[in-house]
Amino acid sequence: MLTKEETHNELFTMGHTGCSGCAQSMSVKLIMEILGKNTIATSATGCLEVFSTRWPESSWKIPWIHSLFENSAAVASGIEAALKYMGKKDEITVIAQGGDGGTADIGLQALSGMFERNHDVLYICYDNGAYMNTGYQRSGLTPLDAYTTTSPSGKQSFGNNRPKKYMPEIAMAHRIPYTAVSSAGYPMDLQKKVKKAMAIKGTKYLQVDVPCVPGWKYEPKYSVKLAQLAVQTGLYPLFEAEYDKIISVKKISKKVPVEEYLKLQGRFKHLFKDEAGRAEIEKIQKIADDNIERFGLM
Ligand SMILES: Cc1ncc(C[n+]2csc(CCOP(=O)(O)OP(=O)(O)O)c2C)c(N)n1
Repeated sequence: MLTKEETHNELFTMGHTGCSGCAQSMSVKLIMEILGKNTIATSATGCLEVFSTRWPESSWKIPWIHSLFENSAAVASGIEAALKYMGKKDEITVIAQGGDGGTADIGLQALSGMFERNHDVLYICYDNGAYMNTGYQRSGLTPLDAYTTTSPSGKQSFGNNRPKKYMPEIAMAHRIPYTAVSSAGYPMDLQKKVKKAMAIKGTKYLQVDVPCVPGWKYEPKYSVKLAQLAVQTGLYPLFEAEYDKIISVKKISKKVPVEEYLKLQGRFKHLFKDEAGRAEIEKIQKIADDNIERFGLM
């Protein structure tokens, strides 16, 4: 456990109102440990902004700006351009942050512009698989068959009926210098990728899988376990890419069946009721198996 003094030295610190077991707040802490104090951050509207900056207090001990939901990347682009003009860019890291809704849906246009202009910014997408801050609505990154308030399961459907948008490949398609996927379940992998991103000039995209207790409906003690199971099943491949080429993947030592991951979460509990649900689980297993094949995870 950290002493009071050590806690005071942290750059993302106590007093925020993240849920108990929030994997997003855990990840931010780990990321800030690596980025250090010469960092300027933008944050789109969403859980992170709401739980860490309840005015007049803030958990951020770095310059931090709240952007609109849709333009975290555009605001960060402007900050980077201003720092360049002032001759200070080499001393300061600029990061832009957003949830999966802010990144892959509403902020995608601003993000694509930032990618295209190749600003020297690290964009971090905290992927909890839905619009959690406003009450668990479906996003483009919601996985197949997950219950959300706008893709409910019931007689008419098994929940979200569209596949998860493959956002890292959208980043790669822009030929940016570095794209990485990591997870709150693998802190060392996460910190290693942040360190690497900091050393690269130009745009970097980092997507982090961050389980969400109320949105995924599980007990807080399973946050890390779920993040690890997502990787070990093949449902959340961790990798790094330079431009459009994958340069490393986190291998799976022993493949875990997707049921192990699904059964711990209330958002998938409708899949365990009958034969029709079993067929859906087969579909999810196929997604995992295809990822294992496509990314060479085993
Ligand atoms: C243009 C616009 N549409 C909708 C909203 C309402 N809104 C604020 S936060 C949010 C959800 C954020 O979801 P996400 O980006 O996935 O982040 P999370 O809260 O899950 O971390 C929504 C819909 C808004 N602020 N602006």
